Amino acid sequence: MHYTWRWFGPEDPVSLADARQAGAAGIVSALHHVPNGTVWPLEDIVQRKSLIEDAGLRWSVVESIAVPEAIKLGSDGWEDLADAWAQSARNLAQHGITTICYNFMPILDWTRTRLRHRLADGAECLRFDRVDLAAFDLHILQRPNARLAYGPALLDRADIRARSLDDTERAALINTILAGLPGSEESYSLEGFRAQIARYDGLGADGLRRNLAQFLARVLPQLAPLGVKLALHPDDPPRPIFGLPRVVSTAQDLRKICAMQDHPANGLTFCVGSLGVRTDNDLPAMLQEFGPRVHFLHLRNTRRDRLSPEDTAQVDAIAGESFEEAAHLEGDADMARLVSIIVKLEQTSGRTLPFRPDHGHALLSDLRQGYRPGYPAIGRLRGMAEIRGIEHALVASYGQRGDTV
Ligand code: DNO
Repeated sequence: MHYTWRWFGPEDPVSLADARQAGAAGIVSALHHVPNGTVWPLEDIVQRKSLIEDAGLRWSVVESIAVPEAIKLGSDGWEDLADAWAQSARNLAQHGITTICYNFMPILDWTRTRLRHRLADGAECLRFDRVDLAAFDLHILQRPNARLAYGPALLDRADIRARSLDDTERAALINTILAGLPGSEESYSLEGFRAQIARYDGLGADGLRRNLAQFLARVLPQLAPLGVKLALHPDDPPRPIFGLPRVVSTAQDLRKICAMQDHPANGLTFCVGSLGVRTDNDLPAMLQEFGPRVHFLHLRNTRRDRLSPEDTAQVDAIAGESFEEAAHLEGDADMARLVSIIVKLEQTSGRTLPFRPDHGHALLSDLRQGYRPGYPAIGRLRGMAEIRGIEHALVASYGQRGDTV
């Protein structure tokens, strides 16, 4: 396993030296200052790469080159934007950076409703609460027909929740959903968000899938010969929200995507935390099935709220389940089992897969010094150390050492 760490660039409060001390050998980074749809300049790539290398690390993965909305919508000009996207990837490949993570979620990247959810031990984590999401959708965004999307029990609770929000809580909820979490390349006003949603009217999952297929058909032939490996990140959360289609959520979705271009370069990011929110995603089976197409892993864990039987009956019709980010070995996903599958995959294929520890809990000095939501230094360091422990134990028990660092 290749141990990597997300670094948001020189502005990141967690430094490259911190990442190295935490035990990373590789860095996951992006040129967040380059506007979406613009080709990443070679000189900026060179500069970022040298910063990383001067710290004794390697720029292993790009996360992400953002996919402009016009590509997802298949609207006028999408071809030029896809070519610009491919050109950024070509510029990176010229400097030896060939693993590219991206996502195809309409408008929003990953979404949570609370950024600093306090846990019993005093640590903090991110939380996605379906009641808060519905309250926002119905009463703040006031999306047309939103009431049709939720079951009666959730509607009642969302109405009560919306009435109980004071101004500060209301502003925090808007900001959490629309301002964009770290790594999201866009943020929106309420008005802007409504307008963006309207652009997706009538597209549906089939339309979005068709646009993903045409994007891949355009960029893959330009990139595969250069050794570029695309790694599509799953939807987070893995279901439609705000009436927007999402097509990277289930095993069936991933099968369709792999078939769009039957080439190893058309690959996936296996994000345990995103896929793991759905009970119908059998993670070990999915990792086995899609292993040859997995070029990058996000190892983090989530814990779904335990539901009453009444809620369970409604869950699939509504906003899905509420969940929070768990410590890496403590959520619903069996991390040790997944790491054992990764180690086996590496042994049988001879590949070394990059992974990064993601999210986890904010702990100790994270709480005193502040952190980017989802990117605490100590919480990720703990997750990475725990995963390293599992890998070492497994490799020792197989009588072989893997390429750990
Ligand atoms: C959250 C991240 C996402 C991810 C993008 C990939 O922590 O996993 O922001 O980077 O969706 O394009």
